[in-house]
Amino acid sequence: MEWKSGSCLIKIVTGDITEIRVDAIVNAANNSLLGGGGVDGAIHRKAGPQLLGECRKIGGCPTGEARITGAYNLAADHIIHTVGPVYRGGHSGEEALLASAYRSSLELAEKNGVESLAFPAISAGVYGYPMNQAEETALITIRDFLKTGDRGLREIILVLFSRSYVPLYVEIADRLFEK
Ligand code: AR6
Repeated sequence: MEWKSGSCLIKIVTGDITEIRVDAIVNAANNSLLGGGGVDGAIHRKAGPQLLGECRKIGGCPTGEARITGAYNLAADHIIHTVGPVYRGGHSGEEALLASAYRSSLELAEKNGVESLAFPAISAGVYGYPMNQAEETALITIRDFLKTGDRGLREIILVLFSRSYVPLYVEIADRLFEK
């Protein structure tokens, strides 16, 4: 499942983001950056305790922003930690904050010369964001970011933990990107 935008490929894969070999993976973190459950827990477990040490020095991250660290024992080179919003019904600025989490991650990737980047479905787990809305916002934000010129990114991989959401992603990607 592959689409393109200029010189960047957009791919949808299912599996565990901690196994993916890319320049950077994105972590769906919380404001403390000190680890938690879900994908955050999996990333910290696999990267090892040095990651927690580096995150402690950063001292947290506001919702909608992103911070970069090393990836230690992971196959990736960097981890971009971003904090998505907790979903509270959709009228508390969630969409703008989720878009900002994606945009901040993409900007930080570009600034650090990242060519291949993998995203989990930010906010769509513990934070309760409905998957269809979360993915629409994710893919629109990625499309708009890439539209503004060559950002150095060559591959963006959307990693789905569950196969059941693949048709939803494909439907959205077909609408927003060329094949
Ligand atoms: N690889 C890819 N996707 C995953 C993995 C994995 N290893 N594990 C879970 N997912 P969540 P959030 C999917 O809850 O909603 C943490 O405690 C999962 O199925 O990880 O942004 C943090 O510390 C879901 O689709 O992130 C925060 O406190 C998606 O990743 C809070 O959870 C995101 O689910 C953040 O909640």
